[in-house]
This record gives sequence, structure tokens and C-alpha cells, in this order.
Amino acid sequence: MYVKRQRGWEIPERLATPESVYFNRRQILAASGLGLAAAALPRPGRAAETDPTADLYPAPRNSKYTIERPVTPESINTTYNNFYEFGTQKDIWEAAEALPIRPWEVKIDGLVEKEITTDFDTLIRRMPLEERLYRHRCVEAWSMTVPWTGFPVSELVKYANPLGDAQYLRMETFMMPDVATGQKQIWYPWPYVEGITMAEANNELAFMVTGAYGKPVAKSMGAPIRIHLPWKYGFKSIKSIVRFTFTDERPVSFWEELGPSEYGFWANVNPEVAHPRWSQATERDLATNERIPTRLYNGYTEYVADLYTGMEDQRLFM
Ligand SMILES: Nc1nc2c(c(=O)[nH]1)N[C@H]1C(S)=C(S)[C@@H](COP(=O)(O)O)O[C@H]1N2
Ligand SMILES: [Mo]
Repeated sequence: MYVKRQRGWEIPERLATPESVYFNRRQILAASGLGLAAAALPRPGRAAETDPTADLYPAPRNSKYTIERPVTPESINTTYNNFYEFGTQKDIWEAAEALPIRPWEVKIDGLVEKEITTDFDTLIRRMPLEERLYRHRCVEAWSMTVPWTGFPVSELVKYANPLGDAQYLRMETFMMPDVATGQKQIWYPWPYVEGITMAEANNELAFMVTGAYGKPVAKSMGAPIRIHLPWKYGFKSIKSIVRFTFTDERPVSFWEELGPSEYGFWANVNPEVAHPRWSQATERDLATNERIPTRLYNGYTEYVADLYTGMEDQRLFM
């Protein structure tokens, strides 16, 4: 049976979002612990108990990235998602449970010393895992606070040995239309692609995520490996990555290809630059359900402003 373990960083129950707002009836039953019938219902992240990397969690918390907001309850984070491969609504977590995450091959190619194809379970054991609390701001004006586990993207870059002329890191999600039926919607430019500059990849905030809430990351949140770039809008943080390509050509991302006037390459958070169809001045914090002001670079200016000096001619904020 599912027993909720209270961890140090979890917030007092009274600060949590009212469950009725987010949970469908079935989940309310499961959460209320009404005996065996409820306990037998599926829930996201269940496979974590048999995950071959489970022994790596929880990883030590890096207290440098501890922040002021309450952590979003795991039950919200694993069931309120954007993962278009499994549908365009927020409640894709059950569909995402069908994603086979073992074996999981990761390819590193392009402008590198030598192409690498590696098994995720081998890759992760070469990396220094730590836990970081990060804010996550979706372009749709909702936000979460997540205890991620993972390693700096700079460690992946080091491992990949890119050549001197590599300027961008391009990332690609799996392509499995039979499992992820959203990928049968051919008007979307599958597979999901994202890209960042080498300077962004080597920024200390750029984080490869393998876990959350002290265990392997849930499928709905991008298992077994996704990125998190906390100063950018959430769509830049691509999930369930199978390929990293170092290139001298700026990648065109999934959303940029769909709507270049609404979703650009940089997509840095800025409350003063509105989305063409709505304001970005405030956001709804899913942990408290309160509307709070959005901050420049999502509150990470001191870490990232240097990346963009002298680039004022670019559309840095959309
Ligand atoms: N492959 C893939 N990655 C993706 C998305 C997606 O649809 N497919 N959605 C993005 C968007 S818009 C957001 S806000 C975050 C959501 O991450 P979360 O569901 O873990 O909160 O994932 C991003 N990464
Ligand atoms: Mo998003």
C-alpha cells in the first residue's frame, strides 16, 4: 500500500493546493486511502520501486539552489503535465505510463570527437547526482517548484567531448507513435526537438534531470532523462531525450516550427514581454494556487544575465 513519507522539504499540508482543483474523482479516491480498492488504482511513478537506478536516490541536496517558495506536492507535479506526445491536455499521466523506459539508448553525435551510443543506466552511473530545488515557469502562466535530481549539463558536455566548432546542443525526444499516440497527429513536427547554445549548456543552472522527489523521475515528467532550464519557459525543457547532437546550426524547436511568432529560440522568462495572446506579468503557483508576480529570468538573473550581454538585437524573451 502507498504510504506517504514526509520529507524535510515537503510543505505543511495546509499550504498545499486544494486537491479537488486538480484531482479527478479517481485520484481523490486513491489519495483518501479508502482501503484496498483505492490502493490498487494505478498512480504515476509506481515503477520507481523496480527501477534499476533506484539505489541512486535520494541524492544529496545542493543547498545552493534552495529557494523561498513551497515545493509543489508530488501528486500535483506527476499528474498535471505538458507532454504532447501523449495528448494535449494536462492529464496525460496514465497514457504516459505506457512508455517503455528500459532499455533506453542515448545517442551523442554531430560535432564530437567520437560518436557515442550508451545505455542510460550506464550513463547515469558516470555522473555526479545531486538534488536541486528549482522554480519551473510554463509559458501558459502556471508555475511549480520541483526537487529535481540530476547532474549539470556541463558534465554531459565534458563526457561528449564536442569539437571546437560546436555552437549549439540539439536535443530530441523519442519517436514511438504506437505508444505515444499524440505522435500520430501529423500536423505536429515530431519528434519534439529543443536546442540551446554551448554557453547555456555550460551554465551552472542547466540541469539534466533523472529524478524528482527523491526517486527516479516519473514517466509523466519525462523519464528516464529530461533537461531543466529554470530561467527559460518550460517548453525549452525537453523530456525523455534519446539524442544529443552538437552542431554549428541553430536548431529549430518543436514550438518554434509550429509558431515562430509566439515561441522563439531563446524563450527567457520576462514578465514585461507578453505572449502575443496573453500577459506574462504573473503566474499561478500550483503549490498554493496563488497568483504571484513573474520575475525576470524566473528569478535567476544573477546566474544567467551574463549569457546575453551584447545580444539586445535578438528576441531574447520569446
Ligand atoms: N518531449 C516533450 N517535452 C516537453 C513537452 C512536451 O510536450 N514534449 N512540454 C514542455 C512544456 S510546455 C513544459 S511546461 C514542460 C512540463 O514539464 P512537467 O510536465 O514535468 O511540468 O515540459 C516541456 N517538455
Ligand atoms: Mo509549458
